[in-house]
Amino acid sequence: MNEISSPEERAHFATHGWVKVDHLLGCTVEELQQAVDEVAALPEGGPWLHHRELTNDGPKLARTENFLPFAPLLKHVLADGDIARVAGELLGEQALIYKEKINYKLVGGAGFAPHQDQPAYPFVERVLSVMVAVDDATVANGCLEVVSGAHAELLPQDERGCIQLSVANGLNFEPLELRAGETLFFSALTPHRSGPNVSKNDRRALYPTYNGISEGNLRDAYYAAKLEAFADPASGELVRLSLIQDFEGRAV
Ligand SMILES: O=C(O)CCC(=O)C(=O)O
Repeated sequence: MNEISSPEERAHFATHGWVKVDHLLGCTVEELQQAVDEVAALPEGGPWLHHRELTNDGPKLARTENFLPFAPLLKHVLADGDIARVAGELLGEQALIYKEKINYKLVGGAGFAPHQDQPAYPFVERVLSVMVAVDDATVANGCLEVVSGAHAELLPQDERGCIQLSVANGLNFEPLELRAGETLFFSALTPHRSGPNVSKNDRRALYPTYNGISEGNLRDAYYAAKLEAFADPASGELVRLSLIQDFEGRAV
């Protein structure tokens, strides 16, 4: 089968630890946004996991996970289409969905501390992180900031599972703005962070994570582990969204 990504795109990913690719959705941006609105409107208490944060305008949705079985268009876009095929080209084998999330970052939503994704992903050796921009992601609304060429190893972590502040302060984070509908593929070891949304517009993004088929279908095991970890309600000032504490949002 023909490859979708170009040799230049794959070389960029290998060297820099990230690459942007456009025209992979297989649907319009408006259809993608509509499908995300439908997930956001799912009631509390389903198998999907809604997480909220406290903003200066009150509580707002920060993240939904485990929604693909209830969102046919998003399943098509993330699991069955060209995004999964490019993920497979970058992993070097067929890519399976390991987990999926929507980060809403609505107006006033918080950012994420410098981290690498790998420590948040149990049971798996090699994973690929992906961001699909649902709205334009800009510096003002808290786009991702990445460190290029720093994806060879896990950096020293703090007690939250984020990159130790003294190490993070020496890294060169560069903003990566995306247009709605664009896809960013980045290594699970690529250091990244993001700022709060201080603009007047919401900045929603889909984040599917993939593993290679040789490690098996791990999605059910991931969500079982997450539910178990979250069964013990964490107390504290910050909202817990992930198996690491990278989110800077305030608890509702
Ligand atoms: O959505 C963002 O601004 C950053 C997300 C992120 O780094 C994460 O969810 O691990």
